[in-house]
Amino acid sequence: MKLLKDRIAKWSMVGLLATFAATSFYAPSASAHGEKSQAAFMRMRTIHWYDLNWSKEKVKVNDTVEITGKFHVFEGWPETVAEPDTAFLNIGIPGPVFIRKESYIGGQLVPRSVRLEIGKTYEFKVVLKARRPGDWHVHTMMNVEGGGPIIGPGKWITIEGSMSEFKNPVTTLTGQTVDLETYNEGNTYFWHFFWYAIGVAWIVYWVRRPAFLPRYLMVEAGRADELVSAGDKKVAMGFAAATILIVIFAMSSANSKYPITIPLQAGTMRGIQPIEMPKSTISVKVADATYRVPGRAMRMKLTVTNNGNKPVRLGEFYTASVRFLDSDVYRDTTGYPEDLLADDGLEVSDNSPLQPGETRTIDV
Ligand SMILES: [Cu+2]
Repeated sequence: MKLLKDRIAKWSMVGLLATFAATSFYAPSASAHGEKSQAAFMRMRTIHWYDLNWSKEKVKVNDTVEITGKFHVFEGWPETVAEPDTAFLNIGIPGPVFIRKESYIGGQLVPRSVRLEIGKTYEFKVVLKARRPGDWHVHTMMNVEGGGPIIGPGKWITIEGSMSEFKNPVTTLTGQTVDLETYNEGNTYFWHFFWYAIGVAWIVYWVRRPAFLPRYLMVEAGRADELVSAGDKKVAMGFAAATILIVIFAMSSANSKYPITIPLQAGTMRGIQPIEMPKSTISVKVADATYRVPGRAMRMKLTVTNNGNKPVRLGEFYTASVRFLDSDVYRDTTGYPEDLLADDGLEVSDNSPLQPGETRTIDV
């Protein structure tokens, strides 16, 4: 019996160690944040992000990173996603580890929602300022009202330094420069604490005396009037008057300290300029597209016609953030996220130059 117990103890220890070792070696880093759980066909058929560029991969607190690129709003927009009549160019990060200094679509600053047109291509730029140290997976994304978030490719960006160094100065039209990181914090604390204290004082005034049973019995006995003295009534009037006076006084002092204020600026921006895309000189017909289940590849049979005046080759196929390149034709130099870049993932049955006027059917 003793022997058996010892064995069990020994093997449980071994098991525990093995589990511990396995879990400490297996430390996956999440490289997608939300998009992998979305329907694949929606990821393929909504927004195509391309020509993306990240100005830096490593920054210090207070430094800026610029993300630029283009996005195409796909013609065959899904039925189950509302059309992007009210859309917002967002950034997917775990809280404000960066702050967004600026964002532009078609050269226009877009702090509010925009109307995008299906079938159009837009150029965008987002300027982020580093706030919290760490390794962050930064996505460009589009929030579509009635559709949810449409998440673009994410790239890891490292922030170094200390969050206490972070500053967010802004100069108002009244000529005052404030730091938005802390501006008005003390004032908010003061007023919430002040009114909370008054509420507590009001309750304490009454509960200094026995609160429940004696009062219950008095009310039951028909002597409820005796519970509130003339002094109590004066105190109640005092509280009522003081509350109203403090509100009025505080409001007028807020008005005199901040005489110029504006309402919250809101409203969807229309007339966002798309890029004038030159008409493509290559026409491609997809005869057939298949993939093996289970598998890692997708095949297409394409009939390509070159209507231009230069020979062409197929360099890249992009679908749902993943880029499949033919390394003989095209190499990425933008530092595209590694987990989404198949540098030699595109195989073409015949990728010799297609001469002007020529038509060829290829397997991709
Ligand atoms: Cu992510």
